Formats: sequence, structure tokens, C-alpha cells
Amino acid sequence: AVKTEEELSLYIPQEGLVQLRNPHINGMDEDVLYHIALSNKSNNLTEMFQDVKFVCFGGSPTRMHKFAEYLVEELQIKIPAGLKVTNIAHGSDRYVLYKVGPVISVSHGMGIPSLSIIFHEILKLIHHAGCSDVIFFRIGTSGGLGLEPGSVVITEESVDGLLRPYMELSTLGMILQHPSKLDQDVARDLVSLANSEEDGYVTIIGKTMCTLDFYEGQARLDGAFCDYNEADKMAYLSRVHKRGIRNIEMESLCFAAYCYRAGIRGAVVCVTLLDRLKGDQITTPHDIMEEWQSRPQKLVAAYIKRKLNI
Ligand code: R2B
Ligand code: URA
Repeated sequence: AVKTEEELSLYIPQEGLVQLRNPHINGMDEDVLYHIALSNKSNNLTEMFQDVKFVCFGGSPTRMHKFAEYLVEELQIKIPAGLKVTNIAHGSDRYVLYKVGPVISVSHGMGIPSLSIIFHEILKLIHHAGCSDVIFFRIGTSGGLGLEPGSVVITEESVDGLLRPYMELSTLGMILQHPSKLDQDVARDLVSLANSEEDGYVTIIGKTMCTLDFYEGQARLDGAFCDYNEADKMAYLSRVHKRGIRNIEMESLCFAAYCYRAGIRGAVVCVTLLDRLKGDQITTPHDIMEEWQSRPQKLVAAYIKRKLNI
């Protein structure tokens, strides 16, 4: 059905206070953010989070802890001697959440279902806290297509395994399609902060394919199951590459769809851990991998510093 103008206006970026597009929430006595063990009744979310301007999501809890520690240095945040950044979501063992000045660093786990849960709860958190003009980032890892491993891809558009630019979500027995558009201005500002010659690796804007599985979903030959051969795999990955896809991961479709639906400006920045046109297994030594995984963090921290005039 053709959308009315009112329905289309749902997708205009929000300015000012973060609003929720759910009429039920404000009528509830208490809203328990179950997976991060916080609630708008038991916690003073305004006092805790009102100054938040940036939320950085990433898959791994340790990586998001490291990112929080890195931000303490980069943003020159004063922490009382002997104290460290602490996990505000310690009452739950599902996700970790740190706050460093105006930045939240939060883990999202692996795959769309895990990211979806934390996205809902973070969006509600910043709404309850009375935050305004917040930008979201996903900083992550991915498999590259035709890129030197260690390259960084900023997502221009996220597509599913059938190359469709929307996330399908089964809701009330129907399949709803949520467009997965991302903010092109934030992507351009991010890429302008990278300098491939100085950095020693390239940072590009490209399309990202988001799959529901790491093995068969990403045409790997090394899963526990495989019903296709190497030629089938290469035909698929080459086709995808020709369509402008530069990396493959497992959360960007939902992240983009929810940012767009919420009217929140968002960007996805992922390092590539291997070239999927050359292999499937990830065998890079740990220390090199650690350095690669810090690359999206550095870029997003540089963006935040620029915005804060630091
Ligand atoms: C990238 O890395 C994870 C799989 O190894 C997944 O969360 C993703 O998107
Ligand atoms: N994450 C993915 O989803 N795929 C890869 O190949 C590497 C990291």
C-alpha cells in the first residue's frame, strides 16, 4: 500500500529530544530495561544519562570495555584516582554498558536478534533520560570482498543475503519490511577523517551485506554443513561484489533499519578480517587482529572529538 504523508514523516530524522515511536511507553508506570538491568523507576536515568550524545555499539563485551577505556584517554575524562570505568549493566550478564562523558559504549552480541534487543532498550534508555540529538554507531568486524584484510568499510547501505535493502521482521503473523537506509552525511564526515596514506590501510564507503549466519549464510565452505561447492560459492560472492558489496557481517541491516525508523542518525564502521574472495578461515595472529579491531574505534573516536571540539 502507498504510505500517507503522515506515515512517511515517521522517517524524518529527529531533532531535539529523543522521541519514541511507541505510544504505549509513556503510559507505563515503570519501564524495566531487562537486559541491561536498569529501570526508569529504580534508577534516575536523567541524572545518569541525560548528557549522552553518542552511542557506540559493538559485538564483543571486552572490545566495548577497551573502547570505553580508550575514550577516557581521548576525551580526557577525569576519573577519580584508583577508579576505573565500570559496567553499568552489571546486574545482567547479557550485555555490557559503559558511559564515558557524553558517550555510551555498549555491546550487542552476535547477529540481528541480539542487536535488536539492546537497540530497543538503549533507545528507550536515552528517551527516558531526556537525551537530545544523539548519533549511533556500530563499530565491528566483517569479512571483506576484494579488499586487503585490515581495510575499514563505512556502510553506505545495508542489504540482506538476497541484496534487498530492508530488514524483514515477522510481526503479528505478517512479514514487515523495514528500509535499512543510513545517514550519508555521517558516513561522508567519517571517511573524510581517514587518511589511507598516513593510516597505512584504506577506509572506504561501500555497501554491506548482512546475513543471518556466519557459515552457510556467508557462503563459507568450512561450516559443519555445506551443500554447495567452491564454484557455487565464488559465483555468489563475485556477483555480490559486482553489485558494490564490499563487506559481509551480521547486524548492520537491523542497526540501519532501526536508526532509520527511529529517525536517529547512524553509521556502521567495520574492519575486514579477511578477503572472502580468497578464503574462509580467520587465521590472523591475535595481536594483529587486536590492532585491526581498534581501527573503527579510532575513526569513531576522531569523529566524536571533532564534534566536541577536542
Ligand atoms: C561480525 O563478526 C561476528 C561474527 O564473527 C558478527 O557479529 C559480525 O557481524
Ligand atoms: N564477521 C562476519 O560476519 N564475517 C566474517 O567473515 C568476519 C567477521
